[in-house]
Amino acid sequence: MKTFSERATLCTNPTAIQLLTLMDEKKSNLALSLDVTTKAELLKIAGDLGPEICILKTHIDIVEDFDEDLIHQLQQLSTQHQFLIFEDRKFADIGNTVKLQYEKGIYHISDWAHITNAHTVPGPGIIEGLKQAGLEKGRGLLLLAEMSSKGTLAKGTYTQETLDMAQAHDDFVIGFITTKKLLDDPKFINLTPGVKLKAGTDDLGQQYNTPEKVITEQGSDVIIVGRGIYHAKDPITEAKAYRKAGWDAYLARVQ
Ligand code: 6AU
Repeated sequence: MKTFSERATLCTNPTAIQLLTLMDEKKSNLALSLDVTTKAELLKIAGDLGPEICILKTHIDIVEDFDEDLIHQLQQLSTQHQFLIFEDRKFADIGNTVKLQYEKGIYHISDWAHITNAHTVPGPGIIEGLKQAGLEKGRGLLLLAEMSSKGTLAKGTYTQETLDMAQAHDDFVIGFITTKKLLDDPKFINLTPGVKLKAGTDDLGQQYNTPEKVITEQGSDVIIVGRGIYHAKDPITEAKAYRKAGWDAYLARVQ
């Protein structure tokens, strides 16, 4: 089994190389999903937990007092603490529209998010549209091959065709949102949401598995953790616990 930094040497996409390299250097495969709704909370928690994470995942459109300075400060934290920014935009339209949504509007996502993601329901045109805006900036795209939620339609041939689309665009698609490793190609990075130290569900269809299950047993690479960390009494201690659980599970797989 190859380490993250060995896998980096197989990639051409600069964001994939950067992520795989920094995970091994930082010994963290923890992505923090920071679904908070004010600029102050976002910056405070990102600053506190930055040293523990490889990725900060945002939903920028839920921030009530969004402004350009928020992006500026997130970029500073990203450089200071060495994590990548993943805007969880889940694009889902035709190529021409997603290209506009990625580059324009209020958020200018392609200017600051190292990584974003897309559903494949429109077909490969969605990847081509995003790639026209993102590739020249060195950005990386994740495809939603599966979802963590109960009753998801992302399964079977939908998932299989998503893997095929990724392989046809492996200069820009760097991996998947998935519950498990699906493709035997070490270039692609697998990120799994729906992770808590204790398995369970929420009351809106989210399903949680443990870091051991998703990384060691199911072969994923990165745990995406939200409420498990930022709803904890002490988010810093909790983030350290998730970081250790994720990293130990990775070591158990590669050794
Ligand atoms: O840990 P949680 O449940 O508080 O947050 C999980 C985060 C949320 C979701 O929008 C996101 O992960 N997510 C995704 C992503 C990352 O694309 C896909 C999915 O299938 N399930 C899921 O929860 O920000």
